[in-house]
Amino acid sequence: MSFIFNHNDTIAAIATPLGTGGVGVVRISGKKSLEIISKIFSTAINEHNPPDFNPNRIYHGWIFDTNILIDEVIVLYFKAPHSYTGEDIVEIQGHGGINIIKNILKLCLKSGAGMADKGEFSKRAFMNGKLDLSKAEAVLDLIHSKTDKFSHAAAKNLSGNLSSHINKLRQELLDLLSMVTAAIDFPEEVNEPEYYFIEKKLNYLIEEINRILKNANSSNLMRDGLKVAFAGKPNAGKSSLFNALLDMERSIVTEIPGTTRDIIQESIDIDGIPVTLIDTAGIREINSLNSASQIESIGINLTKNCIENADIVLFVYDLSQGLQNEDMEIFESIKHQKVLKIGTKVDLCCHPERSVPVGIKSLTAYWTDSSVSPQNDSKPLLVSAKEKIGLDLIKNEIKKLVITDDVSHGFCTNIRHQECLIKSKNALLNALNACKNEEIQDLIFIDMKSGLISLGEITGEVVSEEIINNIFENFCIGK
Ligand SMILES: Nc1nc2c(ncn2[C@@H]2O[C@H](COP(=O)(O)OP(=O)(O)OP(=O)(O)O)[C@@H](O)[C@H]2O)c(=O)[nH]1
Ligand SMILES: [Mg+2]
Repeated sequence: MSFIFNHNDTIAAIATPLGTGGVGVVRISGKKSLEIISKIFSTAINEHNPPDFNPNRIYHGWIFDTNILIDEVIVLYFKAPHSYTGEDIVEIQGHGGINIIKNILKLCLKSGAGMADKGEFSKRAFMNGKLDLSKAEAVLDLIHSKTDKFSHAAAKNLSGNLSSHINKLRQELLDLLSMVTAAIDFPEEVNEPEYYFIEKKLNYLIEEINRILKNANSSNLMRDGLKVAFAGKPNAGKSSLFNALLDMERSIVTEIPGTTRDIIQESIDIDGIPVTLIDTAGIREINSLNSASQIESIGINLTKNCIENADIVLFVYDLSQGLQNEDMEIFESIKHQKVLKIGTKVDLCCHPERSVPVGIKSLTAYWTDSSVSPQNDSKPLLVSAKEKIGLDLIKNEIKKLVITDDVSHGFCTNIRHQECLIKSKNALLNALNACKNEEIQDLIFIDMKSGLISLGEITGEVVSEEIINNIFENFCIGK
């Protein structure tokens, strides 16, 4: 790999969030780390007395700007190559105040460090071979993960779950390529591998790639989350259900139709997927022109937009009122989307465990009529926000609508990995085809080689500078 990358620069940045907290950390990485810390740190408060820094030791002392005392700190020194970046690293842990930490950083910059770019520490770790690209991406996932399940999957990747499997496949492909190349280069001495042998190997590699790709959908969902919006007429019970699912009183609930006007969003974790629940205004015709109606009308327009952009729509109607024309009109406008039908306030009808409530039978018949609902299993969920009935049912159905597998048993990938895997698989499929037709092995070689390159892009063995920059730009400064 050849990149313009100045290893001689020593960089510094604040590594902790800017705010008040227990500790604030400034990190320095590069050849001048020790020189810089020695200028500004002293173990004694009355004289400038920097210690002889030994690696992996912790030093207690004081940061000074010439004679002005800045903070009492501890300093950690990691000697190259045994550090996160593979360079000399010094970490200054001060008290967590915005001003203190900014002053320490300013001092480092004044003493010879350059300001680190976003993700520059991790980028250096990658360039120095301390971190492969998929592990660097795992660091990013770990930092941004919103659910436990995704944190675990990211931590597994950081420990090398994905990269070691990819490296194993690359090695197998490389071995196969070597056999083909040897026969191409030395036809007198080395026999070509048998076609059936290459075919068997390629089939195995394609199967393995498919196995990794199997979890692509849930990986993407865990990373990006789902937008789930409520839709229904005023007073249907949307906000009550929104609050019940969140288990907090987030939206205002009253018996006055048209209570919710703004779009209200909160996140919940449904089995590892970060789901943004979106409460909306009840949809109805607004004829009056008074100011309250104008506000409601704006809310309804926002609602329609929001529903249109949702991944799943929770269509809510009031069971005690039965399904009315207004409900059906709303349903007609959303039925092209992924919709969950929810009949709420079941407590007002009768307890669902005792018998089917009056009127529900005909509603069920309505929903199961395929001309009304394009989805097969389309019985409404019978729930109550008041009695907290059916809340798990809703969460389960949301999950069922989107999840096809469980990533905790497989590989967690991102879109970039998936594109590389698909490219690699297609190249191997071409090679397999050529093999079946017993085409000359020089041709098969070309496809196998391109399959190998695509696999190498995942871990960063072969990758463009643009991709690298793109990945590390998503990091924050100081990471
Ligand atoms: N008995 C009973 N009442 C409910 C239930 N859910 C909501 N309600 C009542 O129905 C009325 C309307 O509830 P909301 O949750 O505000 O309805 P909404 O769909 O958000 O209404 P808008 O914001 O006006 O669109 C309130 O008086 C609630 O107390 C339920 O499960 N059982
Ligand atoms: Mg509401």
